[in-house]
Amino acid sequence: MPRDFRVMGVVNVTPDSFSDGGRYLDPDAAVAHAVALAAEGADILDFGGESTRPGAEPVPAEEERRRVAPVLERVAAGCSAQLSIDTSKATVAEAAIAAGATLVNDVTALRGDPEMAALVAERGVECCLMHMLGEPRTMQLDPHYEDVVSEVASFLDERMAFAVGAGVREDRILLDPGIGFGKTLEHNLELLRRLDEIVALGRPVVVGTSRKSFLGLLTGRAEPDQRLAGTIATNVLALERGASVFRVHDVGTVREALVVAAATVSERWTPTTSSPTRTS
Ligand code: HH2
Repeated sequence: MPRDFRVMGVVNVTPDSFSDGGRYLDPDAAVAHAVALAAEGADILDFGGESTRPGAEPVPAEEERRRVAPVLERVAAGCSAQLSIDTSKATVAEAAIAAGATLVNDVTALRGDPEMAALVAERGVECCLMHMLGEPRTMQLDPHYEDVVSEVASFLDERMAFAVGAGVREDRILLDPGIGFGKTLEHNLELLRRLDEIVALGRPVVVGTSRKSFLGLLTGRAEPDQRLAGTIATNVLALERGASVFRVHDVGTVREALVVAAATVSERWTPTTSSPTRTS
């Protein structure tokens, strides 16, 4: 069978996200963008009302809820993609779940809000636990590890045990090494190179490299929306190393690359449409 994967499209309802801040702050623009990403083939739509870019200032819970909940509700009414809320605040997650979200993407891995684990457990939703060293305001100020991969793996293992202890079903948990969250270029590359060690924890692995600054450091592309080639390269390699959820801004193009990569690493594959007459 082709290797299974899910593409998670990013919908930032924020004024200040690093790659598309302000473009989808207007609710109509956010809904239209979400619908467009679903049409491009997003299996999951991930809505965020607070930027986590390096240096970002926290957003009050009520403002974050006000940004995302009405958008989620409108998208839920007419879209079959799974809806995800990118938040570390339980009140925001609660409103998003009420509006139709069935996945909580918490970049603090349930450390940001003492109410979050119980909420996720009680509502029976999926939950993504991500590694971050420090917090967004300061995380890129000289991050240090002895061995980034084993430290991230043991952090995720510990957070998974915490979640299960709080009543979250293990089969609802996804894990994410947190590319760019308190990591240098070398740390990000090492995590991608040894991603199989995160996959070995036994839960689906989410990877978020899309448009991130380490790609710009490697390619010289200063503008985030010019980093698609680097985004594709890292997602394809992550798929080969066992990741199964790909959080991206450019859904259609990355999905197409992943379809080909998945067929290439599988023993069997099926064409999306009938074979063309030419094979070159
Ligand atoms: N990256 C960002 C935000 N949320 N969640 C997970 N699970 N993994 C990630 O790698 C990840 C994430 C940063 O990207 P973006 O949402 O586009 O930017 P901003 O935080 O500035 O809104």
